Amino acid sequence: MSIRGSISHHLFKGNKLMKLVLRWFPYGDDSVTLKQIKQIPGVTGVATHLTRIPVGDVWSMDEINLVKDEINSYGLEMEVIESLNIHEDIKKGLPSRDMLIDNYIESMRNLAKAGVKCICYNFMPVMDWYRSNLYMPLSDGSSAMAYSHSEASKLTLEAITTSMINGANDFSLPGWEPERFSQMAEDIQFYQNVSSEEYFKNIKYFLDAVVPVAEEVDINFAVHPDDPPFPLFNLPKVVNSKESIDKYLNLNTSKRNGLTLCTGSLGAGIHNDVVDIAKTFTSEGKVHFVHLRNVKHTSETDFHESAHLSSEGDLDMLAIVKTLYENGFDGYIRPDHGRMIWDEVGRPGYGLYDRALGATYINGLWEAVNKLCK
Ligand code: DNO
Repeated sequence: MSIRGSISHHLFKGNKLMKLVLRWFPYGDDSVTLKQIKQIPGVTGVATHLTRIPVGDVWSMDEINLVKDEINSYGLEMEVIESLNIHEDIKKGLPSRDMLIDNYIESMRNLAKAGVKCICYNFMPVMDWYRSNLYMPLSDGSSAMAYSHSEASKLTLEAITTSMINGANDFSLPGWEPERFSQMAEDIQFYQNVSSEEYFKNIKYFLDAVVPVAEEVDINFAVHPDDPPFPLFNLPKVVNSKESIDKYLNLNTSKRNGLTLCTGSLGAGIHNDVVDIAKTFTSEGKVHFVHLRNVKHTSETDFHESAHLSSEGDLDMLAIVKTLYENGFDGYIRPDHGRMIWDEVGRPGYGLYDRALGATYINGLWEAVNKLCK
């Protein structure tokens, strides 16, 4: 069936437009400049993070405006934050969580005042995303990040943190803030006695405190899926399938409590039908941010990241974009991890070239779907 024929017009909810952004790290901690980002066609802004503020501290107006002004001076917007990280004490449900949640809310209010519309965060305990190989060589001479569950399961925490730090090319790695390292072993131990139900209670406690504020200040809250979707060190997994996303979003049913649809994280789970997940949660108006990238499985639990193009990986990127479009998605999309190509040296996954190719591909898919649907 042609694309035009397969687009169900009755589902199309109007001329809403997505916005394309690129992830960018402030304070000179990025190999990619705002000037370069501005020159990628169609990119209107960046998703960023005040990396120098320790997790749990308030993001003051001064600190926010410093970064915002720099971004705006290149004609780019700062409407997306990735991430406003959640302190481990909130995840653990410790008494200090109330003070930390108050700080989080103050940061949200300040971000809203600065014009931020979407906050991406995750509720993964102890560790953020992880790859067992940050530079797997591909047959075309590029390299990509890869994950082998059998290899990762054999590693010690020390081996994991060391490989992530050493592979980062002297940049900070998102989600691997050095201040976390000394606590990690103890935290892993702590979670051995926390049931999944208790963990979900801690999530609900947090959401019930922050989501009403998100409603009040007009900010969308977008949880990032667990990446990869397989458990390490017996830590609870919370967002790694359609069912778990549904459970998470139903902890607080406000539309503000939404999802970052990360196609690569969810697509790494061979059990996940990413198009169906996109359809379900976009049609409920709960997808606020999309990370678009492709993955190629080498076994049920092992995969490597690939170029964005559908033919390079296991995901049908056109079908995903078409689903977003048909369901009136009007949030933010960013190309996700790219390969390292053309001898670029940068933060793994976050170089310029392959993400710019990804952005251009996403623009092409969106324009095609948009025009064929009219
Ligand atoms: C890795 C990223 C994650 C993501 C966080 C969101 O490259 O996808 O670090 O930003 O999980 O909180």
